[in-house]
Amino acid sequence: MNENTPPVAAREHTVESFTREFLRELNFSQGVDLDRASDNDKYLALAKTVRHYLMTRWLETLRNQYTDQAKTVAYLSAEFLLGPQLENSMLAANLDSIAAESLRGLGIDIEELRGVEIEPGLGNGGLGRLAACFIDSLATLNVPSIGYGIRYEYGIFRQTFVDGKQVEKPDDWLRLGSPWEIAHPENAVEVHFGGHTKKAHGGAEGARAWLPDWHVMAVPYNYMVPGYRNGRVNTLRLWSAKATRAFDLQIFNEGDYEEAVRAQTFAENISKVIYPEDSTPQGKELRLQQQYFFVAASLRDFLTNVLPPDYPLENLPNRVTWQLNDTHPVIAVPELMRILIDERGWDWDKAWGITQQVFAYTCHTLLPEALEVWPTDLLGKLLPRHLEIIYQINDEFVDQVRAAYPGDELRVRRMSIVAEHPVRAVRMAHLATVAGFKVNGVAALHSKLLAEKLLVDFAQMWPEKFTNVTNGITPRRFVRLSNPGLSGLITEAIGDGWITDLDQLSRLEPLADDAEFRRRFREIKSSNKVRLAGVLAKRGDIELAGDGMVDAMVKRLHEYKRQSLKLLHIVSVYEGICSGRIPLDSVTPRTFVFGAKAAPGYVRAKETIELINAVGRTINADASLKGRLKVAFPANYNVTLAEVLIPAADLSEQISLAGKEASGTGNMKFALNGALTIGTDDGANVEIRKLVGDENFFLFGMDEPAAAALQASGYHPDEFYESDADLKAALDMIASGAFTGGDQGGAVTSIFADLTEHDRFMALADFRSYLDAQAKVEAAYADQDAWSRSAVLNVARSGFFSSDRSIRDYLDRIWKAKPIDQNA
Ligand code: GPW
Repeated sequence: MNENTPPVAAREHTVESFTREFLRELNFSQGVDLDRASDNDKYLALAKTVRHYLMTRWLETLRNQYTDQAKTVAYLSAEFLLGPQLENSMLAANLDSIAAESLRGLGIDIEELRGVEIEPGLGNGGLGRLAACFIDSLATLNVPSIGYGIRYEYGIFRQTFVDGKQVEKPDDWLRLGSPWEIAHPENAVEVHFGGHTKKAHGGAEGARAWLPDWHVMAVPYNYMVPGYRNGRVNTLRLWSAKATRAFDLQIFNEGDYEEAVRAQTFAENISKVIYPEDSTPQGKELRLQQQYFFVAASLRDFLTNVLPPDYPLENLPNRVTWQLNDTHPVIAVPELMRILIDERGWDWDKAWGITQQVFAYTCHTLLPEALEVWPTDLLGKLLPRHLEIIYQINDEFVDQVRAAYPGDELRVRRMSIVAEHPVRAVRMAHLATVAGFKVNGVAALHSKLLAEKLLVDFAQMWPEKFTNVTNGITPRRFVRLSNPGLSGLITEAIGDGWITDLDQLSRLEPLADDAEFRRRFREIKSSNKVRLAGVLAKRGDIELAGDGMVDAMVKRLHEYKRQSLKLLHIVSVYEGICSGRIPLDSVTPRTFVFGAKAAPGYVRAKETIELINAVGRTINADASLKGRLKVAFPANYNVTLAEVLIPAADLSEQISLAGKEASGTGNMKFALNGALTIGTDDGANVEIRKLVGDENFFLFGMDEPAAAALQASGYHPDEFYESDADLKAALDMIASGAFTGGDQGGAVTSIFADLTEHDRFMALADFRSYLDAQAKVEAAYADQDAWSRSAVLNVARSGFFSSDRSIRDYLDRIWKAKPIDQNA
């Protein structure tokens, strides 16, 4: 890039100029007149117009990044769950009101156009959404950074229900074109796979030559990541796989046309579809291909395009931190070693010395089954040189452990990067921990348990490596955009500084005692419910229980999250009403809202969905309830739906077994939108409760030590079933087929048997305490004024959960990088 490139002239921010730009896009990009344009034409023209306004800033940011060569955060993540882009881009560019006015002038309803956008669902859940919040905050905080990931052609599947059962449909999100990306096929990078290694001719000692037997091109697609009205636009670079010409030419020359096309399909499969397992990796070869594919392309891109030519890689630690979002990108560690040794001719020790200073690892789980492990057979077949490097890293590491703990072979075996049983395999979390200069958990409790349990041997050896950064969420998307009513109220009270400095919400605290403020808060909550009701009605005839309580449990379907405990509560209330134990009039009108996708191969999770739908169907159709209880389970929960649901919620369900949810981030979004939490002492719930105060949080259940002790002493769920009459009645009602038209088989038997015989996440043990807490919820909700006081306090005291704060913590504790001083 030429430093002397003249800056592009910024565009005029007026309604007239916006209209001109918009019509130009419609005519010259879409090739239509206004009166013949479809909604999709108008949406694309609008998106491109908005993009043009950000373009100057983007170019400027890129130019400065190149000339400054400041320390950069490269966030490596297999998932970025971005959510819709239009509104957020308009907000960042400060075009929201101009665009609305301009379109109104043309007789176009901007709301309609918003409905056209298909969100890029390039993530499964919390982990992918966290990455999206982080790049938003990095840009807003003026941190030089770049996100690297995969441009999946199909995002997380579209969930449908057929007879209450989940049926997955492909998420063809690109079908109408994506105006937010810019492809650069000319900058494609080659990525190699397979083959074998041999002794290198010359080169450094230990260098090997890798003779791969196939390769694909990684084509970069750039996305803008605009900061909030600060003139910075960072880049998210997602890679798409493309077959190489050389590859199929060879086969063409051999005259096998069909084989050539097949080969092409094979190569392009790499970025075809996201794996839909959340917290339960399947160890499939294609997934390892995806991981190496994006990581190899990203390192190559950084080293050759972001760094200037001939940059001395000895300085790399001052120039970049590659943040590893879970273990998915950990193959970057041997890749960098390979580059330094085999390509740059460094010796092993020098390469390892630098490698250990440029990677940091974020762990997002406490479940052992969520830790990725790659069989060496598979790894060696796909990446033979990387496997050799991993073995050598492990040999040296194991020596180090032996030196530190002489005679402790059990410890050596526990810590080894290479496991021997059940098959020889590489433990990616161990590799990440050995190579990373920092390892962080994602909430205080999680980081503590990482150091005391999951990675205890490592934390004993290197206590200074371990740190915590509690997750956060971007207040731009999840308050300012998704809750315009509340945003307006807050801004009226304290100004709009909170949007980039969320601690300012504490200034709302005195207003919790202001009756007029509470009344307006309630009014906003009810209009958010009306908005939600409209969306749910469109999405499949779903009704809310009048203007009653909205009680929401939205997250991936997973046993540890305990949707089954929520279901037991609902069934228990219903059973109580049916049996006359609970007078209908005493029940608070409430809608239980679920949103949850199950991994397609996760049978128990799918059965749980089926059962929730069966219970919902029964309750929703039961006229004797007079509409007091409703179960709403809209299919295909995604970011778009979250943005409508969360602002309408009164109660946030965060009911995982203590010690299992690393953090949670939905919990933060709800609190910031004035929902009260009913939750266990788990993940970030612990920090939420501490900040909002016990009296504004409904705590229940065992804490982590109690849960661990019960598990260790031998847990017998049948004892809870036998000794708690309400629990038994609820479970028996399910088993009787009351919700399944008399059918007692299938999901009914299997869930009943599992809960009463195994119940790995001890839902039955927490049932009584959960019911008691729900009783407190009902009592509290009866006093609407007191409830809204608590809700306002939840908002006022949750500023800590901004992802801006998380990013500042990463900067201080891990990256040692600084935001660019805009005034310098
Ligand atoms: F298992 N998380 C997720 F750690 O969404 F890899 N997907 C995953 O595959 C994993 C974790 C993994 C979530 C955690 O479950 C959640 O507690 C946390 O808030 C979120 O990651 C972001 O840190």
